[in-house]
Amino acid sequence: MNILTQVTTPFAGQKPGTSGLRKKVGVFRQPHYLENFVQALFDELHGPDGRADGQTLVLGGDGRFHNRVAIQTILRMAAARGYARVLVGQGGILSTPAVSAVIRRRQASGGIILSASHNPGGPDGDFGIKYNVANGGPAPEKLTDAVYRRSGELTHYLIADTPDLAIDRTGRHTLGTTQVDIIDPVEDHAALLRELFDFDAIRALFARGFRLRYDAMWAVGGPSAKAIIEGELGAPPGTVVNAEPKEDFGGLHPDPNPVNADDLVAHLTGAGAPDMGAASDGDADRNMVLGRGFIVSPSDSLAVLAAHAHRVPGYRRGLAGVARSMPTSTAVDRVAGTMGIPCFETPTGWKFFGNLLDAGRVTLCGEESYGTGSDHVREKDGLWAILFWLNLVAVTGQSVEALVRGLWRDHGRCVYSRHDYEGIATARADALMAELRGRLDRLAGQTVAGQRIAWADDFSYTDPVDGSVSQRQGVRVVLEDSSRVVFRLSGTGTEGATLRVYLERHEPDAARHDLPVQQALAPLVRLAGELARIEHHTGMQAPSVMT
Ligand code: VG1
Ligand code: CO
Repeated sequence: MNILTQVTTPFAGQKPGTSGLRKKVGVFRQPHYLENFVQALFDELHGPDGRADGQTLVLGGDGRFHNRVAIQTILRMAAARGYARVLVGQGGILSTPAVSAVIRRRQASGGIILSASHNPGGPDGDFGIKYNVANGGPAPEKLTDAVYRRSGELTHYLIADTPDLAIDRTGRHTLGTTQVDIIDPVEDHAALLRELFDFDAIRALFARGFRLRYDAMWAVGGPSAKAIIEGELGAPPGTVVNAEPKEDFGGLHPDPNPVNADDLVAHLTGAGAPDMGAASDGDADRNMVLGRGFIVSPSDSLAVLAAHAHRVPGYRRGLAGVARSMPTSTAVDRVAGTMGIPCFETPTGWKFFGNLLDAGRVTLCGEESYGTGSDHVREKDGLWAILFWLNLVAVTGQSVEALVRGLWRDHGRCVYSRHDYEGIATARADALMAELRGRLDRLAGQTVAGQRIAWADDFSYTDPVDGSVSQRQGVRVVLEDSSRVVFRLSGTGTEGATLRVYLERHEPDAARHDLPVQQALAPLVRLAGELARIEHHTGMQAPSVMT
């Protein structure tokens, strides 16, 4: 095998965001763009031009446009580094939780995930690349920062001069000294799920006529959902819809929320609707759960799973603790409080849960952005969450709605919404945040839009396990009644900036639990608008998306 040293020059901006490096497909298709990033990664992992002797790399993606090309490139570059083994998902496909499961079960040294997750795909859509470390979780900031630094100094990259490998059938190949195994993309992950949940109880639930509609959004979650939910659990054919992965996700936005999965919401509305609705995103790590005519907020979902975890085989011994990202509602904190277990608050992004999970300090974790997971892998896991809900419905005999209402009854309702202002010019979004940050010190005690602010800060996190500090993780403004507004800029977008405004208000009064969410939060929305001068800075009178 001939190894080529290809001359290259750095690309600006190869900086991983909340979850890997995401750019427009056109950016990734530029000659050397992907190669540069992979070289920078391998240089950081193995030393400049260093070899990965004895190491195993997992490789797969969500099957979006450009996935197959990128797989072949990375195989050549892994061979050039002398990896002992590369495990590739059949067809180049592995969901994000599946990569995590494969890394852990097969003791790989890490994995590369090709995905822009919930971002749209296709030739004009987005592409992404992310590295997960040996625990199966996203690389910590220390590594991604180093890769970014290295990407700025490259002069060349190493690549093997080999033809494309056949990746569509499982089996073994060799590239130089590297053994390449094309593996079944769902096996390891499915085996893990079987250990955690009571499949017999769920099977009996479906046998009693329980109806689910699972919308896989034409993404990577479809095949495993079909195999497990229809195949193993006996749900009728047609339960899992939009199940064939497409390179462009059918032209839709594979982001399971009530706005993008409006078709699913419509199906769950009205007489004759199924008992439960579910959806997962582009790389199948997010989940949305609905009851009949009832949308479950992701923050509530995490809290319900925590409260009932002991009813599920995998968590029968209880939870060591729970964790949520800072903007996620405090519903799970309240549950943890009554359970007497610790609750950690981390910055946005799954990478911050890794140390807590590894150290055995938390068992469940979640984010407001439709992500929930546990210590079974080191990623959020869409199918896992949906099976968890099915298991709970099966063993409690309660509907999805009743389970959430039980949470509200016991702990009050954390009325919650996220408002996204998309496509803002980066400079204007930065100006908004800078102005807000500049005022932080003086906000305590001020009254804005008729509401008194108790305190405000820019969230800073010290990892309780390794002591690493992450600053400027979002501006928090908390009122005297503990209602709060959080402002931060998205780290996953590829066009301009997206301002996320997170709104939360605790409502103890059951008589007010059915007020429409936006109505209940209207005073906070006014406060957010005035405080951050959103319209002035963005020119937008209303958010692009409210979830
Ligand atoms: C968003 C979400 C965050 C999530 C991240 C990756 O990040 O807010 O909670 O971890 O996406 O999810 P940001 O920086 O845009 O707010 V996924 O399913 O796109 O990998
Ligand atoms: Co995702």
